Amino acid sequence: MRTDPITLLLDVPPGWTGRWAEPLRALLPDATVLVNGQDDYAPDRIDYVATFRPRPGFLKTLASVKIVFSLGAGVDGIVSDPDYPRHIPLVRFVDHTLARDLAQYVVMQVLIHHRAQRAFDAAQSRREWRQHPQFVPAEERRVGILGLGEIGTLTAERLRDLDFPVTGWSRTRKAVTGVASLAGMNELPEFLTGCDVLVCLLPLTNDTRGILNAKTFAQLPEGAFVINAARGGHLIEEDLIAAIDSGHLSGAALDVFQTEPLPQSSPLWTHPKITVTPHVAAITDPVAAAASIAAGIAAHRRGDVLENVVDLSRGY
Ligand code: NDP
Ligand code: OXD
Repeated sequence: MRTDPITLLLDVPPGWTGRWAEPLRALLPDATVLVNGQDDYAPDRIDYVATFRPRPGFLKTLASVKIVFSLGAGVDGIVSDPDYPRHIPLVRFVDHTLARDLAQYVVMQVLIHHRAQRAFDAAQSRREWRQHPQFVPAEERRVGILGLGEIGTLTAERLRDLDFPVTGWSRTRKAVTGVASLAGMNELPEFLTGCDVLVCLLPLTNDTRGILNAKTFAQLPEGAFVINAARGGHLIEEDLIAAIDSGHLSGAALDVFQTEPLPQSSPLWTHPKITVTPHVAAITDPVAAAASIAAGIAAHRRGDVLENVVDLSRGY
């Protein structure tokens, strides 16, 4: 076990500092925790760095860094840096609180769609008492989840427990009780034709960028609903609007966008069949993140195998 002093650099947007630094200092009492943009430091004296969307080229300047910790589950904002030092392990944030919160978001959007809640909201605004019948029972509303990883699997299980038939699509085949599994590009068409609700929980990589496009939407059944809680780069926004306006899709719930914050000029803000939330489906809990970083540093110092290391060749 190494006992030499360590320095951790926290690289978060200005204003977030206290929330993130305090739990790290509490859990790593022997470490020096510095904040980028606030504390002075020598770049070659940093042992570990915790970040989410670093400035391109920044990580390369930390010549002695031993592990890069991602403060989010998705690492696209880190691996997209062409200068990312590829010999340094990148550990991403994997935690039940994050999967639980994202699963809640998806379940909420599926239920709002399934129970036609927006129509009842509109009726309430008109003081109108109208009992829409529940046409489709849950057993007949098929939900398909793109990405059956840490978050997709828990989401699939929660929806399965509400009696929705659930199918997951991933790179490799999965065995999740009560959830059907399709895998790889060859099985994508079969997957899409069976989705009354399509949920995207994929990482953003070269293989998945733009996967929610006109061709994909055309393969969904008439009236399908789309939920994107992964990354804005998965969705061709114009194709979604066209598929909804043509009547082929019934609507969408979007948490992530090509440009964030979503520009004022975006037609998504006011589209009557689209729900917009500001990238809040699951927000990393700083205390859980600090615990995970402290555990990663301890494992590294013991010489143990690190968990949740990103495969840089796959990009997730
Ligand atoms: P994981 O890495 O655990 O899971 C990713 C899943 O996607 C795996 O099942 C993987 O397949 C599958 N996958 C990856 N590439 C492909 C491909 N080319 N074809 C088919 N399947 C593929 O990620 P998490 O579940 O932890 O997170 C998923 C994403 O959720 C994050 O990357 C992030 O973008 C997003 N997110 C969004 C948040 C929000 O607030 N909106 C919050 C947190 C995360 P296999 O298992 O076979 O490798
Ligand atoms: C994440 C996110 O990837 O917050 O964790 O989007």
